[in-house]
Amino acid sequence: MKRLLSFIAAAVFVGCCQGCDQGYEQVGDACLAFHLGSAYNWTEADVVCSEQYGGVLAKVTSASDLRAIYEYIITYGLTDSFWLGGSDLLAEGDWVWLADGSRVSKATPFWALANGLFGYIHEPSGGQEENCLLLDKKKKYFFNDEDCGAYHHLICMQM
Ligand SMILES: [Ca+2]
Ligand SMILES: [Ca+2]
Repeated sequence: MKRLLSFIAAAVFVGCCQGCDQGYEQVGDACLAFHLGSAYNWTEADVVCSEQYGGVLAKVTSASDLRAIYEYIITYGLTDSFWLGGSDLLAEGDWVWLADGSRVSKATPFWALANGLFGYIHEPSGGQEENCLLLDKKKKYFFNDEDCGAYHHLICMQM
């Protein structure tokens, strides 16, 4: 009986934490796929994510996951910016995640710094011109609101 219980415990543990589908890797608490082939605008990137990976553009909600993604990028020598699954397309200034409609955090440390008229401010700073969320290499891989029509690689997340 004791052996059976430990077997069940092991199976639950494996099922819990190493359960990424093929094409995804465990990065922080999420199963992610970094798509490095062609670059896409944000809407196309969302389609690539669902059609090629069966996932959704990535949602990042913890500082530790943001750090894990940064370390992955550095470890593998990636040099691109990546679309994430956040936008304020529906209502300017109201940033939500595609994955579940929850709000994108405005808290530190997610958004990059930007040059404002009166000194440094935080992104998002593009107003109506920039409505899609980019993990921006030019901003040390912090969040930046970007023109949704720009072409970038993407990070897909297993649902
Ligand atoms: Ca905007
Ligand atoms: Ca911006």
